[in-house]
Amino acid sequence: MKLGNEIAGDGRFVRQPNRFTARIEDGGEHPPEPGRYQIYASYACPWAQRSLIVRELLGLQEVIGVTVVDPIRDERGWRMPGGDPVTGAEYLSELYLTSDPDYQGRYTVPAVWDRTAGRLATNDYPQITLTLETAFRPWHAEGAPDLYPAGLRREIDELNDTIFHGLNNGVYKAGFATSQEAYDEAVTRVFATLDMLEERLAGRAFLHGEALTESDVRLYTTLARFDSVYYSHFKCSIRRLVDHPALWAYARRLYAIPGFRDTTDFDQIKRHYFITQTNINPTGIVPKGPELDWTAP
Ligand SMILES: N[C@@H](CCC(=O)N[C@@H](CS)C(=O)NCC(=O)O)C(=O)O
Repeated sequence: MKLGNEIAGDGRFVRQPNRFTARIEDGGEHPPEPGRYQIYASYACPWAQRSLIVRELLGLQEVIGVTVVDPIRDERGWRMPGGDPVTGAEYLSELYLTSDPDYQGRYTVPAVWDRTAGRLATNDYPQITLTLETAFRPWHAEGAPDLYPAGLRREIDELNDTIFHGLNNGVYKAGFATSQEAYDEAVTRVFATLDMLEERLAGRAFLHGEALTESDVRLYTTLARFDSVYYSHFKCSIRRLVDHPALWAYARRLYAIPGFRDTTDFDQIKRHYFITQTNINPTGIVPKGPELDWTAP
Protein backbone atom coordinates (compact mmCIF):
# COMPACT_ATOMS: atom_id res chain seq x y z
CA MET A 1 0.00 0.00 0.00
CA LYS A 2 1.56 3.31 -1.12
CA LEU A 3 1.02 6.32 1.09
CA GLY A 4 3.94 8.34 -0.36
CA ASN A 5 2.26 11.74 -0.51
CA GLU A 6 0.32 11.24 2.69
CA ILE A 7 3.24 10.93 5.14
CA ALA A 8 4.50 14.35 6.27
CA GLY A 9 8.16 15.10 7.02
CA ASP A 10 7.61 14.54 10.75
CA GLY A 11 6.09 11.09 10.22
CA ARG A 12 2.45 12.14 10.53
CA PHE A 13 -0.22 10.60 8.28
CA VAL A 14 -2.09 13.34 6.41
CA ARG A 15 -5.06 11.92 4.49
CA GLN A 16 -5.42 12.90 0.80
CA PRO A 17 -8.26 15.30 -0.06
CA ASN A 18 -11.32 13.89 -1.82
CA ARG A 19 -11.10 14.58 -5.55
CA PHE A 20 -14.78 14.33 -6.53
CA THR A 21 -16.89 16.62 -4.41
CA ALA A 22 -19.88 17.49 -6.61
CA ARG A 23 -23.16 17.50 -4.71
CA ILE A 24 -26.10 15.35 -5.66
CA GLU A 25 -28.80 17.99 -5.37
CA ASP A 26 -31.90 19.35 -7.05
CA GLY A 27 -31.10 21.76 -9.85
CA GLY A 28 -27.45 20.69 -9.94
CA GLU A 29 -25.36 18.69 -12.40
CA HIS A 30 -26.21 15.48 -10.51
CA PRO A 31 -29.88 15.63 -9.47
CA PRO A 32 -31.24 13.00 -7.08
CA GLU A 33 -33.17 10.37 -9.05
CA PRO A 34 -33.99 6.74 -8.34
CA GLY A 35 -31.89 4.28 -10.33
CA ARG A 36 -29.33 6.88 -11.40
CA TYR A 37 -26.54 6.35 -8.86
CA GLN A 38 -24.33 3.40 -7.94
CA ILE A 39 -22.25 3.29 -4.76
CA TYR A 40 -18.93 1.43 -4.91
CA ALA A 41 -18.15 0.10 -1.46
CA SER A 42 -16.16 -2.43 0.49
CA TYR A 43 -17.47 -4.12 3.61
CA ALA A 44 -13.95 -3.78 4.97
CA CYS A 45 -13.81 0.00 4.76
CA PRO A 46 -15.22 2.09 7.61
CA TRP A 47 -15.87 5.11 5.38
CA ALA A 48 -17.75 2.99 2.85
CA GLN A 49 -19.68 1.02 5.46
CA ARG A 50 -21.24 4.29 6.60
CA SER A 51 -23.04 4.65 3.27
CA LEU A 52 -24.11 0.98 3.28
CA ILE A 53 -25.61 1.39 6.78
CA VAL A 54 -27.46 4.60 5.95
CA ARG A 55 -28.79 3.23 2.64
CA GLU A 56 -30.29 0.31 4.55
CA LEU A 57 -31.59 2.29 7.53
CA LEU A 58 -33.39 4.64 5.15
CA GLY A 59 -34.71 1.84 2.93
CA LEU A 60 -33.00 3.13 -0.21
CA GLN A 61 -31.92 -0.28 -1.51
CA GLU A 62 -34.16 -0.04 -4.61
CA VAL A 63 -33.29 3.61 -5.22
CA ILE A 64 -29.48 3.50 -5.12
CA GLY A 65 -27.44 0.50 -6.25
CA VAL A 66 -24.32 -0.89 -4.66
CA THR A 67 -21.35 -2.72 -6.12
CA VAL A 68 -19.26 -4.41 -3.43
CA VAL A 69 -15.58 -4.75 -4.27
CA ASP A 70 -13.36 -7.65 -3.28
CA PRO A 71 -11.81 -7.04 0.17
CA ILE A 72 -8.29 -7.87 -0.99
CA ARG A 73 -6.71 -5.18 -3.13
CA ASP A 74 -3.85 -5.93 -5.51
CA GLU A 75 -1.42 -3.38 -6.94
CA ARG A 76 -4.18 -2.16 -9.30
CA GLY A 77 -6.47 -1.34 -6.38
CA TRP A 78 -10.02 -2.48 -5.63
CA ARG A 79 -11.33 -5.17 -7.97
CA MET A 80 -14.82 -6.23 -8.95
CA PRO A 81 -14.44 -9.92 -9.67
CA GLY A 82 -16.41 -10.88 -12.75
CA GLY A 83 -16.82 -7.22 -13.70
CA ASP A 84 -19.17 -4.55 -12.45
CA PRO A 85 -22.72 -5.19 -13.74
CA VAL A 86 -23.36 -1.44 -14.10
CA THR A 87 -20.24 -0.24 -15.92
CA GLY A 88 -18.48 -3.45 -16.95
CA ALA A 89 -15.31 -2.24 -15.21
CA GLU A 90 -13.12 -4.79 -13.48
CA TYR A 91 -11.17 -2.28 -11.36
CA LEU A 92 -12.47 0.76 -9.54
CA SER A 93 -9.53 2.68 -10.98
CA GLU A 94 -11.22 2.52 -14.39
CA LEU A 95 -14.09 4.60 -13.05
CA TYR A 96 -11.72 7.15 -11.54
CA LEU A 97 -9.71 7.44 -14.75
CA THR A 98 -12.80 7.70 -16.96
CA SER A 99 -13.96 10.55 -14.74
CA ASP A 100 -10.54 12.24 -14.59
CA PRO A 101 -7.77 10.89 -16.87
CA ASP A 102 -5.21 12.88 -14.85
CA TYR A 103 -6.24 11.48 -11.47
CA GLN A 104 -3.13 10.67 -9.41
CA GLY A 105 -4.44 9.74 -5.94
CA ARG A 106 -5.52 6.44 -4.41
CA TYR A 107 -8.67 4.91 -5.92
CA THR A 108 -10.86 4.87 -2.85
CA VAL A 109 -14.23 3.60 -1.76
CA PRO A 110 -16.84 4.84 -1.22
CA ALA A 111 -17.38 6.45 -4.61
CA VAL A 112 -20.69 7.26 -6.29
CA TRP A 113 -21.09 6.80 -10.03
CA ASP A 114 -23.68 8.79 -11.98
CA ARG A 115 -25.00 6.41 -14.65
CA THR A 116 -26.57 9.20 -16.69
CA ALA A 117 -23.47 11.40 -16.72
CA GLY A 118 -21.14 8.38 -17.12
CA ARG A 119 -18.72 9.58 -14.48
CA LEU A 120 -18.13 9.70 -10.74
CA ALA A 121 -20.20 12.31 -8.97
CA THR A 122 -18.49 12.08 -5.60
CA ASN A 123 -16.02 10.21 -3.43
CA ASP A 124 -16.54 12.71 -0.63
CA TYR A 125 -17.42 10.15 2.06
CA PRO A 126 -18.67 12.57 4.77
CA GLN A 127 -21.07 14.15 2.31
CA ILE A 128 -22.39 10.88 0.83
CA THR A 129 -24.37 9.85 3.91
CA LEU A 130 -25.66 13.38 4.46
CA THR A 131 -26.86 13.39 0.85
CA LEU A 132 -28.76 10.12 1.33
CA GLU A 133 -30.35 11.64 4.43
CA THR A 134 -31.37 14.95 2.83
CA ALA A 135 -31.48 14.97 -1.00
CA PHE A 136 -33.00 11.46 -1.13
CA ARG A 137 -35.66 12.16 1.49
CA PRO A 138 -38.57 11.76 -0.99
CA TRP A 139 -37.58 8.09 -1.42
CA HIS A 140 -37.01 7.17 2.23
CA ALA A 141 -39.05 4.18 3.43
CA GLU A 142 -42.07 4.94 5.56
CA GLY A 143 -41.01 5.15 9.20
CA ALA A 144 -37.32 5.54 8.35
CA PRO A 145 -35.33 7.36 11.06
CA ASP A 146 -34.37 11.00 10.60
CA LEU A 147 -30.61 10.62 10.99
CA TYR A 148 -29.88 14.31 10.40
CA PRO A 149 -32.74 16.25 12.00
CA ALA A 150 -32.70 19.97 11.18
CA GLY A 151 -32.75 21.03 14.84
CA LEU A 152 -29.71 18.93 15.75
CA ARG A 153 -27.41 19.52 12.79
CA ARG A 154 -24.99 21.86 14.54
CA GLU A 155 -24.50 19.43 17.45
CA ILE A 156 -24.20 16.48 15.07
CA ASP A 157 -21.62 18.26 12.88
CA GLU A 158 -19.59 19.28 15.92
CA LEU A 159 -19.52 15.83 17.46
CA ASN A 160 -18.77 14.25 14.06
CA ASP A 161 -15.74 16.49 13.78
CA THR A 162 -14.46 15.40 17.21
CA ILE A 163 -15.09 11.75 16.35
CA PHE A 164 -13.34 12.12 12.98
CA HIS A 165 -10.13 13.64 14.32
CA GLY A 166 -10.01 11.64 17.55
CA LEU A 167 -11.16 8.27 16.31
CA ASN A 168 -12.23 7.63 12.69
CA ASN A 169 -9.06 9.17 11.30
CA GLY A 170 -7.23 9.13 14.65
CA VAL A 171 -6.71 5.37 14.53
CA TYR A 172 -5.22 5.67 11.02
CA LYS A 173 -2.91 8.44 12.23
CA ALA A 174 -1.70 6.14 15.01
CA GLY A 175 -1.38 3.14 12.68
CA PHE A 176 0.35 4.86 9.77
CA ALA A 177 2.64 7.16 11.80
CA THR A 178 6.30 6.70 10.93
CA SER A 179 7.71 8.52 13.97
CA GLN A 180 7.28 7.80 17.68
CA GLU A 181 6.12 11.37 18.34
CA ALA A 182 3.43 11.25 15.67
CA TYR A 183 2.21 7.88 16.97
CA ASP A 184 2.22 9.02 20.63
CA GLU A 185 0.23 12.12 19.81
CA ALA A 186 -2.36 10.23 17.77
CA VAL A 187 -2.84 7.29 20.14
CA THR A 188 -3.21 9.61 23.14
CA ARG A 189 -5.97 11.46 21.36
CA VAL A 190 -7.70 8.19 20.38
CA PHE A 191 -8.02 7.12 24.01
CA ALA A 192 -8.95 10.60 25.27
CA THR A 193 -11.78 10.57 22.73
CA LEU A 194 -12.91 7.08 23.81
CA ASP A 195 -12.92 8.27 27.45
CA MET A 196 -15.04 11.28 26.56
CA LEU A 197 -17.52 9.10 24.65
CA GLU A 198 -17.64 6.49 27.41
CA GLU A 199 -18.78 9.21 29.79
CA ARG A 200 -21.25 10.65 27.30
CA LEU A 201 -22.88 7.27 26.67
CA ALA A 202 -23.37 6.34 30.30
CA GLY A 203 -27.10 6.80 30.77
CA ARG A 204 -28.17 7.35 27.16
CA ALA A 205 -28.90 4.98 24.33
CA PHE A 206 -27.33 6.96 21.48
CA LEU A 207 -24.89 9.86 21.14
CA HIS A 208 -27.57 12.54 20.89
CA GLY A 209 -30.11 10.95 23.22
CA GLU A 210 -32.78 8.38 22.52
CA ALA A 211 -32.81 8.67 18.71
CA LEU A 212 -30.25 7.26 16.32
CA THR A 213 -28.35 9.87 14.25
CA GLU A 214 -25.57 10.25 11.70
CA SER A 215 -23.06 10.54 14.59
CA ASP A 216 -23.87 6.98 15.71
CA VAL A 217 -23.23 5.65 12.21
CA ARG A 218 -19.84 7.37 12.10
CA LEU A 219 -18.76 6.17 15.52
CA TYR A 220 -19.98 2.62 14.96
CA THR A 221 -17.81 1.79 11.95
CA THR A 222 -14.67 2.59 13.95
CA LEU A 223 -15.82 0.73 17.07
CA ALA A 224 -16.67 -2.35 15.00
CA ARG A 225 -13.03 -2.55 13.85
CA PHE A 226 -11.41 -1.53 17.12
CA ASP A 227 -10.56 -4.74 18.95
CA SER A 228 -10.26 -6.91 15.83
CA VAL A 229 -7.94 -4.61 13.89
CA TYR A 230 -7.02 -1.23 15.34
CA TYR A 231 -5.90 -2.60 18.73
CA SER A 232 -3.17 -4.73 17.18
CA HIS A 233 -2.63 -3.63 13.57
CA PHE A 234 -2.77 0.14 14.32
CA LYS A 235 -1.19 -0.24 17.82
CA CYS A 236 -4.20 1.36 19.55
CA SER A 237 -3.54 -0.90 22.50
CA ILE A 238 -3.87 1.18 25.66
CA ARG A 239 -7.27 -0.43 26.23
CA ARG A 240 -9.73 -2.50 24.24
CA LEU A 241 -13.27 -1.49 23.28
CA VAL A 242 -14.56 -4.24 25.59
CA ASP A 243 -12.81 -2.50 28.51
CA HIS A 244 -15.23 0.44 28.12
CA PRO A 245 -18.54 -0.85 29.52
CA ALA A 246 -20.83 1.89 28.16
CA LEU A 247 -19.19 2.00 24.72
CA TRP A 248 -19.14 -1.77 24.36
CA ALA A 249 -22.81 -2.02 25.33
CA TYR A 250 -23.59 0.79 22.88
CA ALA A 251 -21.65 -0.88 20.06
CA ARG A 252 -23.62 -4.12 20.62
CA ARG A 253 -26.88 -2.14 20.75
CA LEU A 254 -26.10 -0.79 17.28
CA TYR A 255 -24.96 -4.20 16.00
CA ALA A 256 -28.39 -5.57 16.93
CA ILE A 257 -29.98 -3.22 14.34
CA PRO A 258 -30.16 -4.94 10.92
CA GLY A 259 -28.62 -2.08 8.89
CA PHE A 260 -25.55 -2.20 11.09
CA ARG A 261 -25.28 -5.97 11.51
CA ASP A 262 -25.94 -6.88 7.84
CA THR A 263 -23.16 -4.58 6.67
CA THR A 264 -20.58 -5.71 9.27
CA ASP A 265 -18.37 -8.51 7.97
CA PHE A 266 -15.59 -9.18 10.48
CA ASP A 267 -13.88 -11.69 8.22
CA GLN A 268 -13.60 -9.24 5.30
CA ILE A 269 -12.54 -6.47 7.70
CA LYS A 270 -9.67 -8.50 9.12
CA ARG A 271 -8.51 -9.96 5.83
CA HIS A 272 -8.54 -6.54 4.18
CA TYR A 273 -6.46 -4.68 6.75
CA PHE A 274 -3.95 -7.39 7.59
CA ILE A 275 -3.41 -8.67 4.03
CA THR A 276 -3.61 -5.41 2.10
CA GLN A 277 -1.79 -2.93 4.35
CA THR A 278 1.63 -4.48 3.89
CA ASN A 279 3.27 -1.15 4.77
CA ILE A 280 2.58 -2.04 8.41
CA ASN A 281 2.06 -5.82 8.19
CA PRO A 282 4.61 -7.04 5.62
CA THR A 283 3.93 -10.76 6.21
CA GLY A 284 0.24 -10.37 5.48
CA ILE A 285 -0.56 -12.80 8.28
CA VAL A 286 -4.12 -12.48 9.60
CA PRO A 287 -4.44 -13.05 13.37
CA LYS A 288 -6.87 -15.68 14.65
CA GLY A 289 -8.29 -13.59 17.49
CA PRO A 290 -9.75 -11.91 19.31
CA GLU A 291 -12.89 -13.82 20.29
CA LEU A 292 -15.68 -11.30 20.81
CA ASP A 293 -19.40 -11.84 21.36
CA TRP A 294 -21.13 -9.04 19.48
CA THR A 295 -24.50 -10.67 20.11
CA ALA A 296 -24.20 -10.76 23.92
CA PRO A 297 -27.24 -9.02 25.47
N1 LIG B 1 -11.61 8.94 0.22
C1 LIG B 1 -10.93 8.98 1.47
C2 LIG B 1 -11.33 7.90 2.45
C3 LIG B 1 -11.72 6.58 1.93
C4 LIG B 1 -10.62 5.56 2.04
O1 LIG B 1 -9.52 5.85 2.52
N2 LIG B 1 -10.91 4.35 1.62
C5 LIG B 1 -9.90 3.30 1.62
C6 LIG B 1 -10.43 2.03 2.22
S1 LIG B 1 -10.83 2.17 3.92
C7 LIG B 1 -9.52 3.02 0.20
O2 LIG B 1 -10.37 2.91 -0.65
N3 LIG B 1 -8.22 2.88 -0.06
C8 LIG B 1 -7.73 2.59 -1.37
C9 LIG B 1 -6.22 2.66 -1.44
O3 LIG B 1 -5.59 3.03 -0.45
O4 LIG B 1 -5.68 2.35 -2.51
C10 LIG B 1 -9.45 9.12 1.28
O5 LIG B 1 -9.06 9.36 0.16
O6 LIG B 1 -8.70 9.08 2.23
